[in-house]
Parts: sequence; C-alpha cells; structure tokens
Amino acid sequence: MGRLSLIIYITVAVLLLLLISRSSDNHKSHAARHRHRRLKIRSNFTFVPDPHHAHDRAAFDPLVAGIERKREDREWEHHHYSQKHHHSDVKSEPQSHEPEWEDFMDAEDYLNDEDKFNVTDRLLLLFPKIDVDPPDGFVTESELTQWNLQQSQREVLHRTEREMEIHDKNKDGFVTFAEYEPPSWAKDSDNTTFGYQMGWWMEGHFNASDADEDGRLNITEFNDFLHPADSNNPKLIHWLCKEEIRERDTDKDGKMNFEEFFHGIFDLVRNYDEEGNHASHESDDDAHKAPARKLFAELDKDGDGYLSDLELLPVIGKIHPSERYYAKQQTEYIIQQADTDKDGRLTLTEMIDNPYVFYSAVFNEDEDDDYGYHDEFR
Ligand SMILES: *[C@@H]1O[C@H](CO)[C@@H](O)[C@H](O)[C@H]1NC(C)=O
Ligand SMILES: *[C@@H]1O[C@H](CO)[C@@H](O)[C@H](O)[C@H]1NC(C)=O
Ligand SMILES: *[C@@H]1O[C@H](CO)[C@@H](O)[C@H](O)[C@H]1NC(C)=O
Ligand SMILES: *[C@@H]1O[C@H](CO)[C@@H](O)[C@H](O)[C@H]1NC(C)=O
Ligand SMILES: *[C@@H]1O[C@H](CO)[C@@H](O)[C@H](O)[C@H]1NC(C)=O
Ligand SMILES: [Ca+2]
Ligand SMILES: [Ca+2]
Repeated sequence: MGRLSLIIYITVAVLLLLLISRSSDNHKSHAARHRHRRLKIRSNFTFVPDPHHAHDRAAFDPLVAGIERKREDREWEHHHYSQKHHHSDVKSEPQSHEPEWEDFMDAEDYLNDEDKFNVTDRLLLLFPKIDVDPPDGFVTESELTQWNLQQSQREVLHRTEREMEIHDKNKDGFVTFAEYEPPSWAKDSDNTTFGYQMGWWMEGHFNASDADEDGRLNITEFNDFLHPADSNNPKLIHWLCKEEIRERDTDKDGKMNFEEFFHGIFDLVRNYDEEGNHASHESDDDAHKAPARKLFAELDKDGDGYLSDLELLPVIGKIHPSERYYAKQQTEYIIQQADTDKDGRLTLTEMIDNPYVFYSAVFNEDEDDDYGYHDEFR
C-alpha cells in the first residue's frame, strides 16, 4: 500500500515537472509553441454556382498557391471528365473519380517538414517582393494589399483559363456567344434560381463583356465575363447594375423602389460607421428605416422615388465586392495580428515572429476560427 502511493506520488511529480518544463520551453520559443499546428492544404474545391456569393482567399505564399492550384486542377479534371462521361456513358462506374488524396497528404507533410518548408526562409524570400513601394524595410497596408491582390488575381485568371479550355471549342483563343455553353448548373435551373436568365439576358452579359465589340471574348474579356465585379469595363459594370435591379425587382416593374432597396441591398451598402446605430433594422419600425431612407434619397439623384441602374453605380462595388476589397480585408486582418509594435506596418521580424498569421490564416480558416494558439500547449 505504501509502495502504491509512492508510485502515484512519483508519477504525479514527474508529470508536473514535464508540464512545467514544457510550458516554460514554449514560452521561450515561438517555434516550439507552434510545432503542434499543422498546415493544411484547403481540402475543398467546390464548383460554386453563384460566383458573387462565395469567396476563396488566395494563399499568401505563391509556393503554397501552386500546390493548391495543382490540386484544384486535378479535381477540376476529374469533375469535368466525369461530367462529360455522365451524359454519353450512363453505365460508367462511379468509382475512380476520387481525387488522389495521397498526393495532398504528401504536400501537407512537405509543408509541415521544417527542413523542406521553412516558413522563416519563405518569409525572408518573400519580404523583399512585398516591400516594393518603396522598399524601406516596412510592409505597409497598401503594399500587402497589392501583394494579396496579385495572388488572388493570378488564381482567378488561372481558373478562367481552365474555363476557357471548355468553352473555346475551336481553340482559337476566343469564346463566341455560340460557343459559350452555360455550365450545367445554369442549364438545369429554372430562369431565376441563380438570378440569372438564360438566352437574351445572358447575351446581354456576353455583349457587355466584349469591350472591343468584335463579337468574341479573348481571355481578358472572358475573365471579366466571369468576374464582372473586378472588371474595369464600364459597360460591364453598368450591366451589373442592371442585373442587380432585375434580381431585386420583386414587383417586376423594372425599377427598384424603396422597399426593394431596403430588403434587398441596404444591408450591403449601409455605412455602419456613419450611422452610429447598430440596431437591427429588420423591424419595420419607421425609426429603423430612417438611415435607409436617407441613403435611398441620396442615391435617387433624379428624385423619382426609384433607383435606376445608373443611380446604383456609386454603390455597386459594395454590393459586389471586388478582389481588391477582399485583399484589403485580408491585409487588415494580417496586420492587426502581426503588427507587434502597433505602428501599422510590418517589419520582417514581425512577420517571422508571427508566421502562422500568414500561413494558417489562409489555410485553416474553417477549423481554427480565432487563429489563436491552443491553450493546451502553452
Ligand atoms: C467540402 O465541403 C462540403 C460542403 O461545402 C462538405 O460537405 C464536404 O464534406 C467537404 N469535403 C471535404 C473533402 O472536406
Ligand atoms: C529555418 O531557417 C532559419 C533561417 O534560415 C534557420 O535559423 C532555422 O534553423 C531553420 N529551421 C529549420 C528547422 O531548419
Ligand atoms: C424563362 O425565360 C423565358 C424567356 O427568356 C420565358 O419565355 C419563360 O416564360 C421564363 N420561364 C419562367 C418560369 O419564368
Ligand atoms: C449582342 O450583340 C450582337 C452582335 O453585336 C447582337 O446581334 C445582339 O442583338 C446583342 N444582344 C443583346 C441581348 O444585346
Ligand atoms: C483582349 O481584348 C481587350 C480589348 O477588348 C484588350 O484590351 C486586351 O489586351 C486583350 N487581351 C489579350 C490577352 O490580348
Ligand atoms: Ca515599404
Ligand atoms: Ca431615380
């Protein structure tokens, strides 16, 4: 009996010692504190029917983006391949279209192997590429936004190139309207499921994307077609406004009245800072509608009580945020997390001290909401 309690005492003491030494170790070294986090390749690539309401952030590190791109390409090929065969060969077995998960496990092992993928070395290499305007040893918000934007634009263009492969049937580098075949999700749906009417309406979208009006879309124009909110083409932005009115026009009079504005888009365009009142506006109480009426009146330039497509132009960017908007959001988050001395910009040291802000913020978004360190390892 005495021996048993002695054993218990010793065990508890050893455990305590282990815990103490471990936590003090971890306080000394960032690396040790992070060792238990695993970087993940985003495991989900879905074909989003409505490009306006889903947004993937691009990876911060082009090397990681390259890995993700490869994975996405492969999933895309599987998807495309299985779709094609779905129609022609009903008997084809459903198996063997699974993505090759093992490859991605390897990629994750690679990223988590510090000898192979050393985040310090990566940041050392990337810093001078980000700190360019001017190169002064500080990465500012605008430099980092520009960087993030470049990364996401590259991804977007890559996806467009893939789409182009499908639609450009004669492989001349242009998509004509005749060649353009709406994706299956659009064809199968009724006219309004995705707020997207086939036929003439789609042709209007196509025409608006055709900046030089030669009747066919090159890769730039096709990219704009797929991502109108990121386009610089005024015709297309105007089309986007018209599309917005069409979608929100619940009483089908072709115009946007106050109620349609209030229930459809006010939440997207309202300026919380200026209102200073975060009360829910969902109650139909008139007091709650006051900020909406004020904004509506400001937008309704000709004062006819309706918003026209042109009157929607000043706020269309808020309704359909651009890649730049998301890049800026991502930047604000990163700086807020990594800017240790709170001067609003990042030094190389600040970046190296907070590597997982750059890596897991991009990777682990769904699983690790607060991006914080796990308490059990402190
Ligand atoms: C991908 O996401 C969908 C939901 O969006 C989920 O049902 C599915 O399990 C995910 N797949 C993987 C491999 O994470
Ligand atoms: C990562 O690189 C840094 C700087 O080059 C180096 O000090 C560190 O030891 C490297 N880590 C590993 C695990 O190799
Ligand atoms: C779908 O659109 C076509 C013309 O674009 C129209 O004739 C048809 O009535 C619409 N169907 C529905 C269900 O709205
Ligand atoms: C689109 O442009 C073509 C050729 O310029 C024209 O024939 C067609 O009517 C236009 N369609 C729409 C919906 O604007
Ligand atoms: C596509 O055409 C537009 C004009 O509509 C032009 O500005 C752009 O440079 C072209 N893109 C390419 C890749 O040639
Ligand atoms: Ca700088
Ligand atoms: Ca008006």
